[in-house]
Amino acid sequence: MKIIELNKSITESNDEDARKLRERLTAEGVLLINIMSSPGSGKTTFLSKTIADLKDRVSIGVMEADIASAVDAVRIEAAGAKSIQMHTDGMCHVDAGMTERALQEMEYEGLRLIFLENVGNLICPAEYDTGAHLKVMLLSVPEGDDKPLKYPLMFSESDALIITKADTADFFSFDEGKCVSAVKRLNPDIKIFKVSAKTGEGMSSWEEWLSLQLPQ
Ligand SMILES: Nc1nc2c(ncn2[C@@H]2O[C@H](COP(=O)(O)OP(=O)(O)OP(=O)(O)O)[C@@H](O)[C@H]2O)c(=O)[nH]1
Ligand SMILES: [Mg+2]
Repeated sequence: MKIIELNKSITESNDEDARKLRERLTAEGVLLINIMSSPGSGKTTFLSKTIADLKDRVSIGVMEADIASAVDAVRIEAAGAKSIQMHTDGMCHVDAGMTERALQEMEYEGLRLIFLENVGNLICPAEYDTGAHLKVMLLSVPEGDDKPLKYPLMFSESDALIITKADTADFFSFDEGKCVSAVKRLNPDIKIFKVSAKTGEGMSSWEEWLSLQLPQ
C-alpha cells in the first residue's frame, strides 16, 4: 500500500478538471464515489463492511485522504480492497487534481468501483468537486439530528445520506423524523439509508442501491 503526499492543485479550474476526470472514468467503466462526513462518523467502518459484502462480485478500490497516518488504508486493505493513502498537506478537503493523481498512483486498472474517503469534515469537502460521479455522506446517530440545519451544504450536495451507528439509538435522543424532514427540505431527491456497520442492519438496502449505480 502506497502513501502519497499531495499539495493543492496548481490549476484554478477545479470544476473543469473534475468534469474531465468524471468523463474519462465514465468512458473507462469506473464508478467513483466521494464519501464525506465529520471525523469519526464511521466512514472507514462502513466502507470496510461494504467491501466485505461486495468484494466477491465487484473489484473495489479506496483512496483514503487524511492529514496524517495510514491507519485507514491499512484497515481497508485488511477488509479486502486495494487502497492508497493520500496525505493532504494539512488541507481539509480533496480537489479534482489531487484525486486524479491518487488514481494514477493507485494503478486502478481492473477496478470497477472506487471510493474516495474524503478528509473528515462536514464543511470544506462539500465545496470541492473531486470528479466523483456520486457524493455519499454519512451522519452518525451520536452527532445529533440538527446537523442538516447547521451544515446544509453537504446535505444539499449529496446523492445519498447514510445515517450510521443505528445500533446506538437507545443512548442518544436522535429524532430521525426531524432529521429526515430537514434533509428533504434541502434536497428532495436524496436517497436515505439507515445502517449499523457494526451489526450489519440496513446494509443490504444500501448495497442494492450501490449495485444499481455500477456501470453495466
Ligand atoms: N456502535 C457503532 N460504532 C461504530 C459504527 N461505525 C463505526 N463505529 C465506530 O466509530 C468510530 C469511528 O469509526 P471510523 O470508521 O474510524 O470513522 P471515520 O469516519 O472513518 O473517521 P475519520 O476517518 O477519522 O474521519 C470507531 O470507534 C468505530 O468502531 C457503528 O455502526 N456502530
Ligand atoms: Mg476513516
